[in-house]
Amino acid sequence: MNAKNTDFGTFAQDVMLGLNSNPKTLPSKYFYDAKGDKLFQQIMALPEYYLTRKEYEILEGQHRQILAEILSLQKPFNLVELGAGDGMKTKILLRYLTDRKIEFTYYPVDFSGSVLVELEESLAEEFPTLEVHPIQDTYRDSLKKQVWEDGKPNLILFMGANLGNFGVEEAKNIIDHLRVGTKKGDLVLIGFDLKKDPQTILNAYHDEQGVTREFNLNLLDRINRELDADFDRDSFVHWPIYNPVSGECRSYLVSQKAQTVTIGALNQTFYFEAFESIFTEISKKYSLSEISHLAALGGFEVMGNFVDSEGYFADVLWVKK
Ligand code: AVI
Repeated sequence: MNAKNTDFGTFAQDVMLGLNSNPKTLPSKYFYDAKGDKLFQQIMALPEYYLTRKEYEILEGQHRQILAEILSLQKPFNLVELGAGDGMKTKILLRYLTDRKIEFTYYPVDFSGSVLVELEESLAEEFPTLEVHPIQDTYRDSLKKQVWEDGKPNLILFMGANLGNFGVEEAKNIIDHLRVGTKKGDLVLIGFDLKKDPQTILNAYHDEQGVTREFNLNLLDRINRELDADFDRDSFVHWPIYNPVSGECRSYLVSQKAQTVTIGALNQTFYFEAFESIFTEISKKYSLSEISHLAALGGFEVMGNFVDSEGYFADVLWVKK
């Protein structure tokens, strides 16, 4: 998930749209420039940010069961990964498959060209015989184009709770793209952060070291850098809130004073009242029954819910009916 190579026009347009909305908002996909990528790597190692460790635990402990379905077909297949990132968790699956000389082709999809280049380099070193076809694209567009489709069975990975960064309607829309972008019998493995003690969730987005705060504020730095703006980052406070009913953890940047910000590239000034906020990210948490409901909506059948030892995170395996 990365917007580094997003063209200037789209970024400027999205910022203009978001800051002219009421309440103000900015899309979280713009967190991920070079600095944001690094901050996200740090977030994944934070003691409070359990998501990555829990999903790693699932893949390490249950990869055989997760892969059993696709391997039972005893046919060469495509392993497609939406939002491949650094591939750290995927490498558990790649190791298992390559060690057994299973015939498959890996298609990592990511919006960031530099993330894909780094991934390709590390894969070439660790898995020299692996056939890799990186695709630089968005989730939705890649599912529309399906450049991997060659009649072989597909296992589509959509891990890391990335679906949680979309609101409910958008998440349904992505599931619909998955429905259209797969054929009968194709498998989908999706990572969901589960509803749990609200304090545990809130802490994951409000870490003591302040890395998530920096990650959120980097959005303002990025607008300053790329769109010639004059946000005073120190006058904005990082404010995550978790709603245990909706399962939505929402992050905001709250202006601590009345102020005006100029964005040169837009030739516009934006007025902030004291304590006015910018909504920057949603990280939705699901229950297993909500997840099954999503599967049914998309025309998928649940083959298995793979959950960590504390019941914090789930990788769910669906098959297209
Ligand atoms: C990428 N995504 C699943 C992360 C999340 O948990 O929503 C992004 C993140 N935002 C703040 N911390 C991590």
